[in-house]
Amino acid sequence: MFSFFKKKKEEEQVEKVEEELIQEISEEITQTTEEKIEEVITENIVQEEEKKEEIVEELSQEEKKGFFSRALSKTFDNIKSVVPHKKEKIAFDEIEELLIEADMEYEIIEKAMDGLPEEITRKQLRHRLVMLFEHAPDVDLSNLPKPFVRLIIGVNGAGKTTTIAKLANKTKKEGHSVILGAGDTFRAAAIEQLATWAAKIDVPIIKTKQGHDASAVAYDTISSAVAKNIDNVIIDTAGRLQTQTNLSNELKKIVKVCGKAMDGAPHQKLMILDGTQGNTAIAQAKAFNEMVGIDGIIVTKLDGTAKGGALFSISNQLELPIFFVGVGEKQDDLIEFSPDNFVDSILDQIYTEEK
Ligand SMILES: Nc1nc2c(ncn2[C@@H]2O[C@H](COP(=O)(O)OP(=O)(O)O)[C@@H](O)[C@H]2O)c(=O)[nH]1
Ligand SMILES: [Mg+2]
Repeated sequence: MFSFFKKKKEEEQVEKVEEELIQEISEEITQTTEEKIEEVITENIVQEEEKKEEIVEELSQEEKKGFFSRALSKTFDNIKSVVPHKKEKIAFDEIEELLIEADMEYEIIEKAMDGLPEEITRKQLRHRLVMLFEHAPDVDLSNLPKPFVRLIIGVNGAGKTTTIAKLANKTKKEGHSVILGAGDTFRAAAIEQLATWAAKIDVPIIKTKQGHDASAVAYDTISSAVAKNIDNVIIDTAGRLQTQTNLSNELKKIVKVCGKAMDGAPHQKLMILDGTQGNTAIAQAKAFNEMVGIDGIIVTKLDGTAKGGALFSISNQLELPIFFVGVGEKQDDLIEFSPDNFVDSILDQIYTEEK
């Protein structure tokens, strides 16, 4: 009797242990399955995100190319007068002719095409044209000094003041603070023009009266940026004074005084060139380069010119990077210059082969 009970109890215990085991195992199974499902879902999400990023990147490349295409429509008309229908290979002479039509200097064309065959493929030409922009910007964007001081120079009418407004607008949109210095104190209208833009974009500006010392404006703008912890300083300058010597001396003084306000400033001296002047703008840039040294170029008014090919000569002859191009008079009409996109948008006009 007793042993019967004992046996029964033992059986119950075994059953219980078995039940618990089954419970445990099934819990484990559901847990690992859940984990697996979760893993697969996250993996899918990550893949989707990556795909989305790729699409956005592709779109923005296309957008940039589209932007170039619109800005370069007059240049394209000239190119297409030489090669009206897209081809797989284009004759050497035709390429030469269309580059001349686009206002690329002959010397540069010879250099770019040296050793190419009679019939040229897209790939061959692309490589040579992109090479002309070998003077790429070497700015470490992740490690800019604060404030980052840019001095804008160039002749009157080139588009300095408008470009400053565009740069300020872009900087602000990207979430960085910016202050402007109205350093073209030679003309009252120039101070007013920059002040109007500053109000429109809603950024601070330091200005004085016409005829006052431009280098003092530069000093005050940088000091103000330091005091208020502002990320960027952009300083306008005069493009013409009574004499070229006066202009040269004034620019040199501004550069020196910037350095007094902040060690290492100005960090970039940017030359603004009027794109409608094509290759003649190169001589201007050389003159300014001799005065104060230039770190990079912004070419304006690309929208109104058939001389887009001059960008090749400008960058190559001056051995300087092109940072941006201006494609209109509004604050958003500024595109970051990319040699790849620029060259591709030209080649898209004449070659059947995709990139
Ligand atoms: N179409 C076009 N006009 C521009 C561009 N950049 C500037 N301008 C115009 O060129 C003229 C001179 O510009 P401004 O900024 O005053 O030149 P600054 O004398 O060098 O300061 C103005 O009428 C601007 O609107 C551009 O990218 N495209
Ligand atoms: Mg101006």
